Amino acid sequence: MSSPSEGWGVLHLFCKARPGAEAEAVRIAVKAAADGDHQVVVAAMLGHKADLCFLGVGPDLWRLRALQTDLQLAGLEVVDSYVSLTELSEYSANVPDKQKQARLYPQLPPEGMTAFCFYPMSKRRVPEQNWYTQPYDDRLAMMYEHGTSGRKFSGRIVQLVTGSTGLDDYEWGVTLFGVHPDDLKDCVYTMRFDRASADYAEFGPFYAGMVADLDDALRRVGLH
Ligand code: 76R
Repeated sequence: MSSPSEGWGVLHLFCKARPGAEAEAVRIAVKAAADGDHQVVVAAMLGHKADLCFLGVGPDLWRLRALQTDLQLAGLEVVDSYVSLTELSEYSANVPDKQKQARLYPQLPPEGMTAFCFYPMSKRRVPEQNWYTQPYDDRLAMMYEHGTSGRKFSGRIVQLVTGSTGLDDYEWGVTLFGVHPDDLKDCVYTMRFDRASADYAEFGPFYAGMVADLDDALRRVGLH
């Protein structure tokens, strides 16, 4: 089956705009992928790692694969990527149903939050600092602390945490949408002091950019 039994597939594609890439073919690729329950968030990225991020979300992994194929055929080079699924955290049993639905079936991008970053992370597994050997109640308490410090950013940050254990190199993809770029920095810095991050988090590479509508993003990276 190409659809998860619960939740949606999530594909982050980080691309470079090489000479010869065709803006019109990119438009057609995104339009074809963003159909029905499927969404594609586009961001223009800063720095040498990538020019564009296409964040495809939806039930059908074949649809996400088609997005990748079509962008490659349009002349974009996929220079990094991340594969994950939306999920309910095992520590969120007590959150209201509406919030659970928003975790599994997010509507993106959040209104008015165009500052964008992505990084993968795992929970550490070394002797003396092994998240997975901690008793459930201790992990729950640490995630409760995490949620409490995260909620202080309500209205400034929306997190999209998607699970990738067994699917990609880290255990989660962390996508943050912020009102201002410094909201992203503040939030990540503040959460570094939560025990769940201070003692147990391992991070992969960080990507940052701005969410934009497709035409704007293409123009900004030099594709017309
Ligand atoms: O679902 C909920 O909102 C309940 C509380 C909550 C959970 C269960 C929550 C809230 N998070 C949860 C799970 Mn989170 N989160 C991160 C990072 O950089 C770092 O230090 C870590 C990266 C940030 C910045 C962040 C932000 N969170 C998780 C999990 C899954 C753990 C598991 O299931 O084992 C990870 C890996 C993770 C990582 N978190 C919040 C935030 C923010 C801003 C909140 C407040 C809620 C909101 O407004 O969305």
